[in-house]
Amino acid sequence: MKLNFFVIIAVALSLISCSDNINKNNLVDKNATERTSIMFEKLLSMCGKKTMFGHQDTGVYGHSGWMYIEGKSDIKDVCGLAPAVYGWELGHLELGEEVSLDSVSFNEIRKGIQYADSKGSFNTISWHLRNPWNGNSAWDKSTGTIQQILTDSVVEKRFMSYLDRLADFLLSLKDERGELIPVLLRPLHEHTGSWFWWGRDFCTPEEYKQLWRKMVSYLKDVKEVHNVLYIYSPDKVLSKQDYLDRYPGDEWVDIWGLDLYHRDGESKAKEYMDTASMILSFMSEECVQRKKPFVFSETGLSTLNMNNWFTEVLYPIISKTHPAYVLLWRNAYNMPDHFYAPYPGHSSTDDFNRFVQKQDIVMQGE
Ligand code: BMA
Repeated sequence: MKLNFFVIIAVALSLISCSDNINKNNLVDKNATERTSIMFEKLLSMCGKKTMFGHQDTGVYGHSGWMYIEGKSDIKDVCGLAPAVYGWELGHLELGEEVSLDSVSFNEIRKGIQYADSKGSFNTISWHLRNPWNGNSAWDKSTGTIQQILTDSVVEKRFMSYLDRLADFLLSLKDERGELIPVLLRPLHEHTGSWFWWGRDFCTPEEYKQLWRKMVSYLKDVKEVHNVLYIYSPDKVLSKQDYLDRYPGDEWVDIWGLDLYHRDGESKAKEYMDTASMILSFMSEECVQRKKPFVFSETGLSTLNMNNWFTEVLYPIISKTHPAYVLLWRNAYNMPDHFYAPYPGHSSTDDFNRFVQKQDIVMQGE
C-alpha cells in the first residue's frame, strides 16, 4: 500500500518534469532565462485561440510628428488601448551609432522596451543591418555577401563585430528588478524576396542556413545572450515546401513568422487575403506538430486607403488560424504617406475600434 503511494507520487513528479522538459527542449537556447521561456509559453497558449495586436515603433513616435513621449502611441490615441506587442528597429546599431537608420535614439528605444515590458507587452526587434562586405545598406543587392562572410575572415570579423554590438544592446535590456527583458528577434527577415543582401537571389539556401546558425550560436554560446526567442520570418512563399526551402531547422528557430503586405488597395484585397490565409494555414498546422508558436510578424496596407480594412480584410484572415500576434508596420513621423496604422482623425478609426473590441484580439494588459 505504502509502496503504491510512493510509486504514484514518483510517476506524477516525472510527468510534471516531463511536461516541463517538452517546452524547454523546444527552445533554441537551452539556457534561456525563465522570463524568456514564460514568453514562449504565453505565445504558444495564444496560438489558435487569440491574437495579440502589435505595431512597429509605436512607443517612440507617430504620424503627426510627435516623438519620445512615454506611454504615448498612435494606437492608444485612437482606441484608448496600447498594443500588446511593440516592434522596434535596430538598423545602424551595428555601426556603433547613437541613432537608428530611422533617426531614432537607441537610448529611447531601450527606454521604450522597458516601458512596454513594465506594462506587460512583448517586444519584437527587426534589424536592417548594413552589408558587412561593402558597407552598403541592408537594401544592397550584391550577390555573394553571405558567401563572403562565410569564407573571408575580414568580412566575417566585421559581421561578428556587428553581432557584438547587437549582443551588448540585448544584454542592456533590464527590468526594474534588474532582470533581463525577453525579446523576440527577427534576424535576416524577408529572405524569400530579393531586396536585402541576404535575399533569395543573392545566396544559396545552404549559405542562408549557415549564416543563421552561425549568428544564433554566436549570440547564445559566445556572447551568452539568453533573453531572446528567434523568429524566422520569410516574405511571400508559394507553398510549405517553399517556406521550408531556407529553414535552418527546428533546433535553430523558436517561432514561425510571416511578413506579407497588402499592396494596391481594394483591387488586390482578395489576393492578399487568399495568400495570407494559405500561408498562415500551413504554418498553424506545422506549428501544432512542432510545438512552436506562429506569428504574423509584419503586415499592413500602406496609407490605409480602405476604411473597413481591419474588420473586413485583416480580421477574417487572422480569425481563421489565430497567430499569437499580428504586427502592423510603422507610422513614420517625417513621411506623411508612410503609415500602416490609424492615427487620430484618420477615416478608419471607427473600423479599428470595432476590430480591437473583438474578444479574440488582445491589447496591452488584456
Ligand atoms: C522600411 C521603411 C523604411 C525604414 C525601414 C526600417 O520598411 O519603413 O522607411 O527605414 O523599414 O525601419
